[in-house]
Amino acid sequence: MKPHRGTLILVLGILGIVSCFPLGIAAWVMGKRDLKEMDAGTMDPSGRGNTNAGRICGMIGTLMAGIVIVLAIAGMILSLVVFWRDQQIEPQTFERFDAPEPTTAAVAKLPTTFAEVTRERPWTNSLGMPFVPVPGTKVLFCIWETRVQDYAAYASANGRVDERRQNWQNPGFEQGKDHPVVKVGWEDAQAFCQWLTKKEQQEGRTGRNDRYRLPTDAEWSWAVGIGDREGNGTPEDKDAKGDSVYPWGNQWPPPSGAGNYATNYRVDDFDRTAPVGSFKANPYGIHDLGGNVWEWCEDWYDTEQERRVLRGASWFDVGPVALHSSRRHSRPLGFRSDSIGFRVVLAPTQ
Ligand SMILES: [Ca+2]
Ligand SMILES: [Ca+2]
Repeated sequence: MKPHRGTLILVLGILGIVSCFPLGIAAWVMGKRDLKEMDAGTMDPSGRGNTNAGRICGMIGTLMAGIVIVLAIAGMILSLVVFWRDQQIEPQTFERFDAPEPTTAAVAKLPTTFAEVTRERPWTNSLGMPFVPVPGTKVLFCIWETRVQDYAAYASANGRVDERRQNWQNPGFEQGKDHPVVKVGWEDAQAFCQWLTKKEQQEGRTGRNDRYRLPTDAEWSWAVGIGDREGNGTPEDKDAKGDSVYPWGNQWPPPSGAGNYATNYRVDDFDRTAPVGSFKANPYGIHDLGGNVWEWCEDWYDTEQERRVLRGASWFDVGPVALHSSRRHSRPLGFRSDSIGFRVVLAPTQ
């Protein structure tokens, strides 16, 4: 009578489960054969328990290996199908925003004094950007964030803008020409203002010293209605200070129609940017001070002078503090984001 191999088969079966499935196959085959010999009386039956356990372990290890192999093959096939499908799909392209056609309509010259401009009678510049006064400041505020079409006019006249590989034309989601331009840094906004200043002075639309620029942090506060309560100090000193007041009022969360805010507030129908002016204007006739995109301001954020101020929050931000009218954000000059744009003011001859 042959000696049994129960212990060996059990060890092979366990190894088949934990590390090497071919050993499991060996345990399965050996166990099955040895049990037959024990039944036939040609092998020592005292090892039947270990032989049977090793055989079962071998079966389990082999089945597990089989499942892993099937899943791996299925994954490879799926990857190939996805790769093939991607090859069939036209790469997504976004509309290239060329400069708007020159308008044939006569463009109004800026009134002699800014005092003639009112909310009811805004002044509209050569790009079709309307401006209104803001009490507490000497400047006229554009009622909209700077649009894609405004920036396109600037980019068209300044080839180097596109050469710098900026992504304002392709922020990662689709934008219409009337959406706020995004992925523009503070210096990009400054260059836009300088170009527009020069253009309209040369065209005789603005005074020789009238100047487009970003709003100061203090001017932006006046526009959003908290300019008279902030006092002195750096923007950092004023950041998220004072009452919990928001661009739409005191209530939290934002009411429906308050502006383009984060999707989870369900106050608007826009996942990303919205066309400027989609929501109700504030008492001065200005749209989207809160939400849609953050707006660069002229000022440094703090005394270290490494970051510029941003105001107003965006489609991305969640509050409540981020949405306070007094909330400041700050970023280095070259920082560009799909939630950051800018608004311009027209500053009068001093
Ligand atoms: Ca939204
Ligand atoms: Ca805004």
